[in-house]
Amino acid sequence: MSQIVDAKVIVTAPGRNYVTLKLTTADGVVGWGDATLNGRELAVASYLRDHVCPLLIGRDAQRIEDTWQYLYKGAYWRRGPVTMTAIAAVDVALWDIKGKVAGMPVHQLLGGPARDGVLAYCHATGEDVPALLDDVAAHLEQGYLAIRAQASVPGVDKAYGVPARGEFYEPASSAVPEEGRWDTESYLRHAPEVMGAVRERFGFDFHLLHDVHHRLTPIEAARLGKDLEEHRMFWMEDPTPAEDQSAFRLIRQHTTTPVAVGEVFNSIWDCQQLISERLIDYVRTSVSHAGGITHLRRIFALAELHGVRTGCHGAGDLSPVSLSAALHVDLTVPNFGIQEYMGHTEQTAEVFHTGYTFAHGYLHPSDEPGLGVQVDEEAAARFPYEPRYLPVNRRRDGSMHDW
Ligand code: GCO
Ligand code: MG
Repeated sequence: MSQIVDAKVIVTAPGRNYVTLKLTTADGVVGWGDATLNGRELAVASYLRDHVCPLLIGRDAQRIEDTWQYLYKGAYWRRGPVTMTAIAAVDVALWDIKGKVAGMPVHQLLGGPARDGVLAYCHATGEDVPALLDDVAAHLEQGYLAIRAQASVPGVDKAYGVPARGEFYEPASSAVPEEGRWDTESYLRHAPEVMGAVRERFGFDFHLLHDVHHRLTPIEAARLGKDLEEHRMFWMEDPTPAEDQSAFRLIRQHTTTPVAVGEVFNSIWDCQQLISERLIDYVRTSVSHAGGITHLRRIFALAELHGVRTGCHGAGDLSPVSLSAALHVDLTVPNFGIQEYMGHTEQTAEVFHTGYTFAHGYLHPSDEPGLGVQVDEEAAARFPYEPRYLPVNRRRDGSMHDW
């Protein structure tokens, strides 16, 4: 038995806030887990520090499934982003430890590679269409085979996904949520034109993706899906707030544009109907928000049964620990679809040292034992936590809308 002797929570803000869990065994083996929940970071840090870490001391680090069940069933209060992000951090740290003890990268523990590389999609953005086209060109130049395109919307200030010119996109930038204005009609008119401009300039030899970010009603999403059909999208992401799973039936009845959902889900129960009724094409749950490698594999196995492929969330607010873990899963699951890859800032790289690589459109996880990521605790201490919130959106009449 390899006992857990220490469990430590590290909160650091190298460019943005990250919460990281460090587990250490009696043999001195260290495992890392990502516990970052953007805008609600300290809730997970406290959940771990005050309620989970004390329970981990003395447990057998090798018993991953048992620890998962212990924390999930043992909480009594099931699911929820805070609980599931905390469980995910423990789970991922334990897989890291198991890999290090076995002397194998985590993907070998999961059955070994089922493909040569992990297809990645990047983000191209622009304040206007010419700026977006320049950014798409730059990413094609870098070798990307799949590109998510977002442009600002006329009449909408601070649209989701569009950074100020030349800046890294980080919307959680202020101590109180920034407020934007939303205009559905303008978006519905503009978005198909933007995708059309990308296809007209660059053709169809790469995958084109777009994130709607939960801002439409089902019938509006159905119309957008129809209008996008001629542009042969890889997917239309988060068309509606997906807690209403049966709403996707209506979208499905109207369009052949593929649908991707799941970054805000935290358990298999959030997507059970979407998957079993084949209402989506891609499930986008992440290692760090959906219960770790153990639970993510369960979701992906259900998805495989129903012909749904994977598309793990990989925004910058998921730490490099999370991305490392996702890549090990991506390499091994039979129904892999695509992996989001936004990259991290140089400051983030000072704290998190990773071994994954990108070449010719594909990511490759590290071959080191475990996850292949190290966290520099001294560097982390140089970047103290700062309160930061995601923005909010209001309609023209001042009422709240989805961001
Ligand atoms: C994506 C996401 C992100 C989220 C972010 C919230 O598809 O990458 O929509 O950009 O907005 O993860 O914290
Ligand atoms: Mg998204």
